[in-house]
Amino acid sequence: MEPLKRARLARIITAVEDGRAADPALLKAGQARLPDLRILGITGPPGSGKSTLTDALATAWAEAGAEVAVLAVDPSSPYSGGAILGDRFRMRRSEGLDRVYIRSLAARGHAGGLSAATPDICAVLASFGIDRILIETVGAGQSDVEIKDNADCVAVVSVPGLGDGLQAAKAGIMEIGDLFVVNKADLPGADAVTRDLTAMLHLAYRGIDGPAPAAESSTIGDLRLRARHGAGENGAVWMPPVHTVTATSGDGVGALKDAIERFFAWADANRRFAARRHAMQRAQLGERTRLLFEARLAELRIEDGDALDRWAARVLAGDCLPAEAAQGLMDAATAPEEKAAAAMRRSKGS
Ligand SMILES: Nc1nc2c(ncn2[C@@H]2O[C@H](COP(=O)(O)OP(=O)(O)O)[C@@H](O)[C@H]2O)c(=O)[nH]1
Ligand SMILES: [Mg+2]
Repeated sequence: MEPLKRARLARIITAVEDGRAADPALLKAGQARLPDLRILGITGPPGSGKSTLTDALATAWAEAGAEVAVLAVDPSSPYSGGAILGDRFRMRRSEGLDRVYIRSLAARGHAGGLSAATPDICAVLASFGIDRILIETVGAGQSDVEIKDNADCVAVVSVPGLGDGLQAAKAGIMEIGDLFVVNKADLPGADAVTRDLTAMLHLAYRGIDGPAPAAESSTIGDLRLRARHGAGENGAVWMPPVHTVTATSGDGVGALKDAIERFFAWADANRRFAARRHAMQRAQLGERTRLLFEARLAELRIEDGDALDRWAARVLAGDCLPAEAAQGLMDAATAPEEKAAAAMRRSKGS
């Protein structure tokens, strides 16, 4: 990407991050290209080598001719903050490449959080000709939950030396992994982590293409896994593979890249890609609507003195139940003028 185009892209992403709307024509153009684009999410604990791995994959994709964007999400560091310099350092292979665009995003500190901005940023990137997006998120907290609603494929990274091998299960992210990566294979203990992860996956997937395991022997997590990777059109099942790699030397990264391509091909062949995009859109729309409602509530407090204060006082005075007060606020927030006026009168207890 030429420097001028890069600069324009950076300005537009900043605007979207700040909650300002991007040009609808640009978003529409991006939306039209989104079905051709693939988004990979990489998540895992801090220090597990996500940035190093992202750098290696971005480089490999760019060398194969793809236009690649990297979105690095770090909740602890605002865009201009310090921690991101570490990531930049880890991105030194891909950073200089013409075909790679690297961008840090703050998970907080912009309107609506990661989930509000990411889909629009992906559409903007699509309109700029990007074919592949890599989103790196820290494997903890909100951004990690959100990655499953923002990526076509999620790779969960584990490493030896962070307690026992079941970190992913403990963090509750087993369910979102389409692929598992055990990084730092050059350090002792990587084999044990790989073994534990593989055993857990076999347990969760046992009998997946046969009859379901008895309800009492199956956990909620098992059922979610089955729903996510169960039989598609051709009855094919995706059993998430575990790849042991050394991101720093590149050992195993080629095989991991091939596995990611196999997952994309499997998803396409079994209509799972479209189904997943639909599920992602549902989740994103729910979130957008919630944010709209929150914004409207804030507006209402400005327009209407403070409707929240009045409803709270009525609840405390025993005039109405909390559920009725919440419904009154909901009505005022969403209703056309007359209904809003009626809800306002109710809030005043008249
Ligand atoms: N020994 C070893 N160190 C690694 C490997 N991959 C990454 N690292 C190091 O682990 C540290 C954290 O890596 P980074 O990519 O920033 O992790 P992130 O916080 O998950 O993005 C850095 O010092 C890396 O050089 C690996 O395969 N083996
Ligand atoms: Mg990182």
